Amino acid sequence: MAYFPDVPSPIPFEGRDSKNPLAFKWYDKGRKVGTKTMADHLRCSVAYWHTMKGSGADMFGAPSMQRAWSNGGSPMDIARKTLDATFEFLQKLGVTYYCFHDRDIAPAGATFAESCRNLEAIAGEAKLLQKETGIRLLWGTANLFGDPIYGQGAATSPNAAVMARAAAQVKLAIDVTQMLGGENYVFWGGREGYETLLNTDIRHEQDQMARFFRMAVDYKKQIGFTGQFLIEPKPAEPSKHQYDFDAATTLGFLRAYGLTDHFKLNIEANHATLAGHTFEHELAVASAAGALGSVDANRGDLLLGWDTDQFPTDVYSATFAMMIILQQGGLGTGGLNFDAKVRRSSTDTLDLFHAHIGGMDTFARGLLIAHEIISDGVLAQHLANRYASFASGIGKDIMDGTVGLADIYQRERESQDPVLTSGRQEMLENLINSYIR
Ligand code: XUL
Ligand code: CO
Repeated sequence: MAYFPDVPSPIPFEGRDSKNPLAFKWYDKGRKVGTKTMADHLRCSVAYWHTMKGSGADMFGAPSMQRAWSNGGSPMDIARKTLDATFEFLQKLGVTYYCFHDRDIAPAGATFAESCRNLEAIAGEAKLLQKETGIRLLWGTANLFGDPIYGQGAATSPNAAVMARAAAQVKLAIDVTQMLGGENYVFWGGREGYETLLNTDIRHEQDQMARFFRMAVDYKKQIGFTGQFLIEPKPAEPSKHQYDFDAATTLGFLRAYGLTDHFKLNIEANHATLAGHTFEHELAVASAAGALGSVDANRGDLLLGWDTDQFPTDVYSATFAMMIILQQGGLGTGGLNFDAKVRRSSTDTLDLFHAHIGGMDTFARGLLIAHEIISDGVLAQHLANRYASFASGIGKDIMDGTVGLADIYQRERESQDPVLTSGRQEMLENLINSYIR
């Protein structure tokens, strides 16, 4: 059955002057940008949970969207229809990758054993569809936040039986990800945090989390899973305070427990803003540590203090993001996963296409601009000049570690005051704007 009969397959690229809402204006998948195609730079991915399972329900109202694949039959029938609709959607959009939580693709059963069987059965069918269509899995993950047993944490639950259940669930989610050729596996710990310190031993919970990650690392090795492990930082929601608060906190945690070699970060734009950072700050912190693995491409709303998960539309922000990604030589096995949902009032299936077309065009445009800025080398020249004083003299001695405070004091005592150089921020901002045209 065709779930999206009015949509061309695939959505065409028509260029910036096109007024066709079902066409790309900037995303031209085969277009070479530098040495790689746009598709290879961006590695766009669809989020199963929002796009296929999102219903428009919110805290104040019932589902607003009727999806042909979400009704009729048993939970497993619905799961199969949803899988079919997903592959039709991906092919029509012309995107190679998708991402899922275990509970997105297969329903929970009456027992854990039944949940496992459901997942194994649907994953087997997903494998066949992947083979038929060439669609690939960017990453898999386990939903360790929806089931009420995880209400006080999964890996960091005060109840060891709950932690064990979470570990078992992750084991199977990694197996399924490996079986489907998943290129990464994500850990997002929405419940790994606390509500009140009155009942929380932070040190104990962080030790638990580290053990959990260590067991996953050991298991990965045991089964020969070659995908990249990713941690997705978020400051809060649903927990009041989450342990993976932001990139810097997560990197500090990994360093403290000797886990840095085994994980990279999956940076989400809206999580960055909730942590009080810009998206580019989080990308830059992760990248500077050699740990920027993948991106959840979305945006928040500056007037709202929660995770609105909107589709990205800001070309300036996408340009910044793509500059950081290009400068580190790409995302490797990662990609741009649109962890974003259409608004509650966008009730048609067509809106799912408009949303993704907009997100992909935004990043395609950001890619083109970022590539041009980098190729011209003007920013890089400014950056090199700004730190040039460390290439020789006292700067070099300091960085080489050949001088200490006493030596510096000896030299400085009789020296002239440093000559200040302008940071030229406004000029550089104007320069960036001159490329956005
Ligand atoms: C929640 C969130 C998750 C992760 C995967 O804010 O971003 O959907 O991306 O668990
Ligand atoms: Co996310």
